[in-house]
Amino acid sequence: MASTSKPFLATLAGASLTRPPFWLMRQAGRYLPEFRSVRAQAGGFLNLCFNPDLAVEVTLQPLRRYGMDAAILFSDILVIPYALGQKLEFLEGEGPRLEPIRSFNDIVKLTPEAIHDRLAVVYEIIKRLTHAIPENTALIGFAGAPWTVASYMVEGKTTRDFIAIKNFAFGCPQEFKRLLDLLVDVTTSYLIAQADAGAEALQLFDSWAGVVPASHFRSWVVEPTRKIVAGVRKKHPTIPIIGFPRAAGLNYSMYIAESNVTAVSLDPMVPTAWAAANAPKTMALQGNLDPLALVAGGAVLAEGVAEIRKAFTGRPFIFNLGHGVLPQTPPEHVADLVSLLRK
Ligand code: 1CP
Repeated sequence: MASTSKPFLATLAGASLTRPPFWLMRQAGRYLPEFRSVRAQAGGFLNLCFNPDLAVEVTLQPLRRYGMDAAILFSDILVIPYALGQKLEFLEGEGPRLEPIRSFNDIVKLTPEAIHDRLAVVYEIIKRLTHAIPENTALIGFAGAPWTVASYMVEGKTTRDFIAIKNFAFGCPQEFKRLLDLLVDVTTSYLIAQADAGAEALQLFDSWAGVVPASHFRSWVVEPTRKIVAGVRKKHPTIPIIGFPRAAGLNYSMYIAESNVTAVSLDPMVPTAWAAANAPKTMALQGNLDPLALVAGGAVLAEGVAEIRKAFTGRPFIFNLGHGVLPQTPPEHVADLVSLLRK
């Protein structure tokens, strides 16, 4: 076990610290006025992701205010479809729009050979961040997991019902498998390149794992994740990988047992006592305050934090939200959270 002065990395390596390290998913974002001002200066979200000066700046903004134990690269999971040649834009107030993939032909038109050229700027941002972050802060790289990225590629936008992706997965299983396999390959290679550039830990976001039928959870969620983890470890045997199968419910159990991730991030619906009892004692867990408890603040926040800390006392644990910081979060509540965690 590599010794490290970074509490976040020590925890991922199995240490259980009395004051748990913390960071927040979507810690850079619209709840911060300084983020909104840089985003306006960039002229659009994708321009922000692909401008090294500005992407480094917004990555550092939450650290300056709150001193999180980890910085997360500022980017988005949808830069992978973009790098594969799919048209992508972010519409103000509406979210992402992609030209949807619906057939074998659409898949063969994708350009996996081009991704590193198109994503070179991401590696540049990581390199700069390794010099820019404080000494005891760790740097997290990330990607979307294949199921979640495929759902955006096929739906073309955020969806509530997942009709297009499920029609595709059930109706054209071979084509769907080919898309998942392609995403496994490019995501593996993308994460390896992030680690080469200096990312010290990696997180795989499977934000839509919760809509996968139980009968297909292994093949659509667990297996692609397991293959990515194995592929990344061939090149970076010790890099910690955090998996986040959001809203997976009872299927968290299979994910914990079979995906081989280093640590698992819990959404707010996972009972803390269940997770503490069922995840291996040496496996770090991360989570899982409801983002709306941070919006509420006050006693709701204090009680939520206390309950989570108590449940995970004595095991490797990283405090986080159970999903991303919401734009309506008062920045003072994040400061309150930090003082609760430092108590
Ligand atoms: O300013 C804006 O309007 C853009 C909002 C925004 C931000 C701040 C988007 C658009 N992406 C991001 C950054 C981002 N996205 C980060 C890095 C910042 C950080 O964590 O501090 C990360 C890790 C992501 C990951 C991401 N993007 C996920 C997985 C995590 C999750 O929230 O579930 C997903 C699903 C996306 C897709 C996405 N990006 C943006 C939007 C509006 C969406 C769609 C969300 C949805 O479908 O509900």
